[in-house]
Formats: sequence, C-alpha cells, structure tokens
Amino acid sequence: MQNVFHKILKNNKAEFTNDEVILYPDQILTQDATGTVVYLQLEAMGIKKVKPFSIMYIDHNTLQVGNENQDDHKYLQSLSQKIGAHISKAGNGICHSVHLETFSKPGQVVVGSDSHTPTAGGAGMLGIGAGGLDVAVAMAGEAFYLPRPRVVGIRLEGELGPWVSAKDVILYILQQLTVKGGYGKVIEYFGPGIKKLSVYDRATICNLGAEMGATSSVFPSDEITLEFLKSVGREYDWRELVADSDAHYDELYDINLSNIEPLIALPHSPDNVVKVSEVKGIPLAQIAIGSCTNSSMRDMAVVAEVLKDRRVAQSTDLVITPGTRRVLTMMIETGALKNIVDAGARILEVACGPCNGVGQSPASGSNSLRTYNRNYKGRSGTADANVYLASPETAAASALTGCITDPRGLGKYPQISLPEFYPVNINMIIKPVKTSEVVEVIKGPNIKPVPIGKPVPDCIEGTVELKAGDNVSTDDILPGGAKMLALRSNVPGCVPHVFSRIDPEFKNKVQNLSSSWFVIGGENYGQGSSREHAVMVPMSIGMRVVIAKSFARIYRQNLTNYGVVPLIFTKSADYDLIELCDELIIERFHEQIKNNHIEVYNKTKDFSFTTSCSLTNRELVILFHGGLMNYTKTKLEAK
Ligand code: MIC
Ligand code: SF4
Repeated sequence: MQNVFHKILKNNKAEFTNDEVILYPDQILTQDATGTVVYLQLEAMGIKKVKPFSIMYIDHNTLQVGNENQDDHKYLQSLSQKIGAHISKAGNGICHSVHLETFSKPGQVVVGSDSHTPTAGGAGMLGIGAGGLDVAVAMAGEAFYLPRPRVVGIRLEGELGPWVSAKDVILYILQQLTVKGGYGKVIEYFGPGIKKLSVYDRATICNLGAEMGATSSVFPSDEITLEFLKSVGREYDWRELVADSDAHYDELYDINLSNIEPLIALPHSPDNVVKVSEVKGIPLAQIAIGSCTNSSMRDMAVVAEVLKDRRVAQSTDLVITPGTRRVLTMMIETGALKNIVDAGARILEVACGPCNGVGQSPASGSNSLRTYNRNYKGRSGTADANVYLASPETAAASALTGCITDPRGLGKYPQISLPEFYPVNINMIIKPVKTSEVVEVIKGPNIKPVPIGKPVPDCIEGTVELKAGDNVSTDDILPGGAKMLALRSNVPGCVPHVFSRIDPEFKNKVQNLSSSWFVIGGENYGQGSSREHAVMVPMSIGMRVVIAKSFARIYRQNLTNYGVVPLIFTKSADYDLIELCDELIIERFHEQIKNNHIEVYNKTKDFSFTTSCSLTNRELVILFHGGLMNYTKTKLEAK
C-alpha cells in the first residue's frame, strides 16, 4: 500500500522519527544566486570534498555589467574543481531544466538550494528545495532532515482540451489550494489523466507546487518517463515506479482535465487565478516566455507554431528565453527559432533572466504577461508593474493581439511533433578534476565571509522593528533583481536593501538598531524562494526573533539554521495588539522553549501573550548552538 513518495524514501533508506524524515540525498543541485554562500559555508566548515553527486549551475546571475557576477563564477568554478563538484557553465541553461534533461533519475532524491528543485518530480525523482546551509551540510555527506510531510494524492482523469496545457492544470490547483495550501505536504499525481502528460508537462506541474508551499510534488515513473529518458539519451536511468493500487494518501483530490480552461494568475500572487476569458482585452506592454516552468521544447514548439507566418503586435514586446541549450539547438534544427524570430520576438540568453528581475523589467505601471511561476509585486524589477502568469499558448495568442487573449480563438490546435531524440551535448558541463589539490581558489573582492549566528540567550529583549502582513515573500524581505543578485556573496552589501519592499525607510534605521530586535509577521511568512539571505542579512544586524501567524517551510528552517527564533502566535488575534516599536521581553527562554509554550511580555502595552515553536529536539540543539553552522562544525570536529 505504498505511494511513490514512500517508495522513493524506501529506496533512499530514509529513516523516520515522529516528526522528521532523515535522508541522504543522491544528488545536490546548487545555483549561482544561492550557491556562493553554500560554497563559503563549506569552506567555513572546513569541508574538503563533497560526498553526493553535486552540480553548481550558473544560470541566475549571467548579466555581466560589473565584475561581481563574473568574479562569483570564477570562485564557483575553481572551488567546484577543488571539492569535487560539477559545474554547468553560463549559457547551458536553467538549473531545473538542465537537471531534468541531464541528471534526473526516477526513484532518487535531489536536494537543491532553490525552491523549484521539485521540478525533477516530473521524471519520478523526489526534488526538495532547501536553504543553502542545509544543502551545504548534505554536500558534506551529513544527513538532510525534512519535517515529516503529509502525502496528498491528486488523481487526474480525462484529457486536456485544445489550447489548454499543464500550466493551466497547476494554476487550477493553485486557485483551489492557494499559496499556503501545500504547507507540510508532498503532492503526488496519479490516475488515467497522467498518461496524456509528457514529462515536460509533469515538470511544469511539479515546478509550481513550490508556489503552494508544498514540500515536493512527484509523478510516477512510467512508459512516458521511459520515452523521455530515451529522447535525452538516458534510457539506462529508467526504472518503473508507480504507487501500489491500494496506496495510502492523507488527503485525496480528483481533477478532470477535460473541465480545465485556459487560466491566468492576476497580479500580484500566483493563486489569484481566473479564466483567461474573464480578463481578455487587457493591454500588455510585454510578454515573456521562458523560465524553469515553461521553456521546454514542447512549449517553444507550440509558440513557434502560433507565431508562424504571423506578426507580434506592434504595441507589445515578446521576449523568449529557451530553458536549455539543448532546447535552443532543437529550436534551430526544427525551424522553430526562425518562426519566432520572423514574427518579431526578442531572443534572450538561455538562463533565468527576467523571471527573477534580471533584465527586461517592464515599463512603469505597465502590464506584463509571463509564462513564469511568480508574480509578487516588484519581482520583475518594476515596482508598479502588473505581472500576469499564464501558459505558453495564452502568451503566444496574446503576443499576436497585444492584449490578454484566449488562445482557443486561434482555431485548430497545432499538431506538435516533438523530436524523438534530443542531441546530447554536455560540452558546457565541467567535471571535477582528479588533481584537485593543485587547484587555486579564486575569490574576487566582492566575496565577503558569511555571518555566523550566535547562541540564543536565556532572556531575549528588544523592540519590534518591522510588522508585516500575510504571505510576505522572501522577495519582499530581500529583493532579487540584477543589482541585488550581484551582492549575493556580499551580505554587508545587502544590508541597505533588507525589507525595502515592505518598508522603504527601513534602511534609515539600520545604523541605530540594537543587537536584538523582533519582527512580527502574518500568515505564510517567508513564502517563495529558498534564499537564506532573507534570514542571514537581517540576522547580521540583530534580528533575533520572528513571531508570525505561520511560516513557509524553508524560511522557518533557515531561521533556525541561523539561530533566529521562529515563534508562532497561539492566538492569531494577538498579532493585532502588537505595534511597531513595542518593546518585547521573553524570559527563561531555554526552559520555556522546551515546553513549547513561550510567553512574551509586551512591556510597552503591559500585557503578555503566548507563542509556540514546535522545534524538534535536534532543531532545539541547533538553535542553542546559534545555528546549523556552529552545530555542524562542533559535530565534525568531534568526529
Ligand atoms: C527564485 O525563483 O526566486 C530563485 C531566484 O530561483 C530562488 C533562489 C534564489 O533566491 O536565489 C528560489 O526559487 O529559491
Ligand atoms: Fe530561475 Fe525563475 Fe526558475 Fe527561479 S523560478 S530558478 S529565477 S527560472
């Protein structure tokens, strides 16, 4: 009665405690935006060689307007060689897309320092996104710990109608479950409907599971997975992996694919989903097709068919980022690229690009429709732009008219025949060298040491320096974008930008902060990316405690990993009673936290309220050490 998730864990010889899963990942994925910190942490912990297969992708910071990104890449490349990790060079493609094509293995586990690592679930592999420090520790060969998730089964039946694709399926699910509906859950897909979904479709669905806060999403490995692996020259990696017919799921949902229509997420949240037909006609200044969600050959082929012998509307810009170099090569070979270029699209580098605000920021106050996965306010790099999320079909149809357009009006759905075999070309993947001792590590001037947490004192006292609302994302806490990404290996350089999207004046008080202060958050605090900078940076200037109504999984883990206390209001209503600048005191913290009942005294307003922490014993020890880095160092030294 095992589901796919449990079968993968069994294969991994994972162990279970009451509240955690303990596993040793088969593979580690890192990328250049979170990865420099991972590598700095490895160095700080004295790790000489990585244990599991590890690969560093250069895909986020490929703009080279100053020395910073390029310096980071030299560092990543040289240290990879030294510690035994692979490198995927800039231009090879987006980490999740390349990983799916080149390294995904049904039945195995990949842990990555990026929230969309679950994309590998499209090929029957369990992908889990984590904070960089957790990833660094797993690279060192130590265990990876995961809060024990519930397993949600989604049974798909029926077949998608013309002009409806995988993106619409996951937008539909997001509409139903919302951005916090996946918290603490692994989502597993099965049923007759999956037989009509290619691995690329499945990967799109797993990718956006991250937007629901899901721990992971996974599809079985079946004959469609085999067909995919054959097409990328890796038939030998296939193994069948399907749930037992009486498999147990903690929750079950049924979805009939035939009932799904083209859908679109309105600004500024991926779950703000309506039918495309309800918002048709809204003018678009920009349309962007790409990202790890929708940049496969299938997606590009559909777009090319729509654009063939047609013209992109004069009022809009169409920008295209193929997901991998292999996709780009196929676009050249099949003529898809010609159709796209002839129609008037701009072709960008094979990389993450505009998805994370690196280039192509829309005009002020304008509308941009993207096939990406996140549309948080400001993420595009333009504070007042309105970003919509939709399928490649809807994006291509809208490119022809310059406004939101239901693709079903385009007539007959084009027959896409995908190549049976995709050219295998691993020229841009660099293997580690055997003579690693002689490799010199190159560290540019922008690379600064990572801050280290401090053990939590028994009495915590400080003022509330920030009060935030619900669904605050890590982009709100520490923005992405070209300028910020160049500072990812320079934590002090990030300080002036912390919380700038929530409180633009925050930078003015940074100099006068005490060495211990509080943040108050609403529901799902810290959703979105895995970037631990959203903890590291405020921690480096004294953030000690965050009290929220609830946390996103990776963010809560990152807080603990840096010795910052994550507390949850026992009564949500207490949130309303706390104001900015209130002075809060927690006494006898060490004793209180063990009982998971922590009383906080609001000295300014003279009242107390209770909170909980729900940390495992292991996490408590980490917190008392001032974070995972100190804890792991002590552990490794003792060995
Ligand atoms: C994102 O999509 O937000 C990112 C950039 O890929 C992040 C990682 C990061 O902040 O570097 C993610 O999803 O984890
Ligand atoms: Fe890159 Fe965007 Fe995917 Fe993040 S979501 S990995 S920025 S393409």
